[in-house]
Amino acid sequence: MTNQATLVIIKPDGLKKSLTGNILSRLSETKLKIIGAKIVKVNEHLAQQHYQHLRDKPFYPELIKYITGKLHGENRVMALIYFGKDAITKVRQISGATNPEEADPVSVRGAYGRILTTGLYENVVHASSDPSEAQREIKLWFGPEEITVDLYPVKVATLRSFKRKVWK
Ligand code: IDP
Ligand code: MG
Repeated sequence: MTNQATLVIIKPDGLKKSLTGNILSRLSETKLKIIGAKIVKVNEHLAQQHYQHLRDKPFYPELIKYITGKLHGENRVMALIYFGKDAITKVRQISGATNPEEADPVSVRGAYGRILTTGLYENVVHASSDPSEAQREIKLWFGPEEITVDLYPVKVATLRSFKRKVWK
């Protein structure tokens, strides 16, 4: 198996509970390389894009509130790209099953996740589940200049009348 890249998000509950260090330590057991990392304030648009495949699920509105930080009063997440052999499976294994009550107790979700009274799985981390999802998610969360490995083809764009904040 050749090298793979996978997206990890430490969700707002992970930051609120100061679990970032614990989770990164657990993930370092994989011996994978971190090739991109940042703290992100998740807006509605990014949340909807990220969870587009779940938009018909009954828990979708709650899920959007969760990832945008509205459930925790914590609008930060940490986004990371892990790279190496079997990265997707290795990271999913340490993350644990989607349902934190069914997850292996020593996995991140098993150790730190819970089910809210609304039924939402508050499970601390996101991890891409297959190569095509990983590619879609990495392109959504990171630009080519934020990653230290050339993962996908790029083009050079000249952006005119493109507004963004810069330092004064
Ligand atoms: P995954 O995060 O293990 O890949 P997905 O099916 O992609 O699972 O779901 C995305 C997120 O939506 C989960 O991590 C969890 O927070 C939430 N979720 C998924 N399925 C359920 C469910 O059946 N009930 C409540 N929340 C769910
Ligand atoms: Mg998923």
